[in-house]
Amino acid sequence: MYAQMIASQASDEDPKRLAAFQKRIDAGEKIEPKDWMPSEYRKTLIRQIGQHAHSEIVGQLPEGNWITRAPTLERKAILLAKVQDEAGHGLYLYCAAETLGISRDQLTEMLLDGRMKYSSIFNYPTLTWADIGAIGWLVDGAAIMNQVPLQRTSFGPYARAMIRICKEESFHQRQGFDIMMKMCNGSKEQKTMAQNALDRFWYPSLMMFGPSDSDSIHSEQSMAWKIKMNSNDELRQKFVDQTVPQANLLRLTVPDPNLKWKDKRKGYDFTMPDWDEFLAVINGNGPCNADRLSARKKAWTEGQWVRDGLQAHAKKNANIMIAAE
Ligand code: BYC
Repeated sequence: MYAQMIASQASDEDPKRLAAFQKRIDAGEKIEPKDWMPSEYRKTLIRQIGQHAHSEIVGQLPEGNWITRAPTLERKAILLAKVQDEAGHGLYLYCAAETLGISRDQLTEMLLDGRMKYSSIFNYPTLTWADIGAIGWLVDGAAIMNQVPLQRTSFGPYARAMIRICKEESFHQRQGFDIMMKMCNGSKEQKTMAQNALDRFWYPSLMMFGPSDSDSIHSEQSMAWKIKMNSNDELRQKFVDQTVPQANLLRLTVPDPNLKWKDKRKGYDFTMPDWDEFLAVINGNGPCNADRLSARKKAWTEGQWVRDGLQAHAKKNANIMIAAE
């Protein structure tokens, strides 16, 4: 269906139509699924929303790793709720992508056979309980920085999904900061664990915003179409400026000797992550890529009977409704 949709659109992308489409975007109008859109706009949205949905689902794995080992019943309940929220975010996003003419099954197959990506951050291991704090604080913090502007993105279903997701992400970020606070005010060993988690998650969190603007392939067109509202470097800078004072409050040290506040431009100078490491991770060679994909493949294969059952149930209900009409 998706391929047909793209093929049928390719012929009608005349400059007048494209200009009228751009005019709608520039005027701040929302594009809805039944509206005409350039095939590249559709393709970019499917890529970005699909990658985002996969990230939410794969993102459950490093945190799920600690559900059985959370230090208290309360922490366990909170973590469980957070991980469930991530599943919900994945579902809202798959639904938004489906309005573009691609099914959740197709998107999942594209993830499993390597045609689609998910966020680099989830290819790092969660070695201690402090990592759960660092993920909430830094990873959800970076996600919020990226996703709040996406509430105003030009594609209606994506923008509306982001509104709900962002509300939940704020709670996630606060629970992470709360864990870090507790550990930083705890024993010497706990403080050391918190510092160690910050040391390991700082640069991977900076990578979440994508390559530097000069190396970003999609930013220019995506920003013109308001699929992205800010450039990768703009958001990364905002994240650093917001997070460093929080680290200071925790009395933790950001692992960057070049971090320096610049009064003139009201922002920090900081060291960029290692882009070779970033490329290795997004190309499948990070510390946990193989584990994450094999966990997703296992869940997909073993969940086949659930999908079959749900399909059969939906079909039966549809037949009952037709018979009743
Ligand atoms: N990881 O031209 P560029 C979350 C790829 S948070 C992997 O700048 P674009 C969560 C990029 O796909 C995470 N791949 O691309 C939080 C492209 O490759 P392809 C998910 C990355 O799309 C807490 C190439 O590099 N959030 O879900 O304009 C708990 C060139 O990059 C990454 C979103 O997805 C990366 N970090 O900008 C649970 C937010 N960065 O596709 C869950 C929506 C770049 O051409 N997405 N690449 O093969 C976005 O805002 C944008 O897609 C990005 C990248 C800023 C990520």
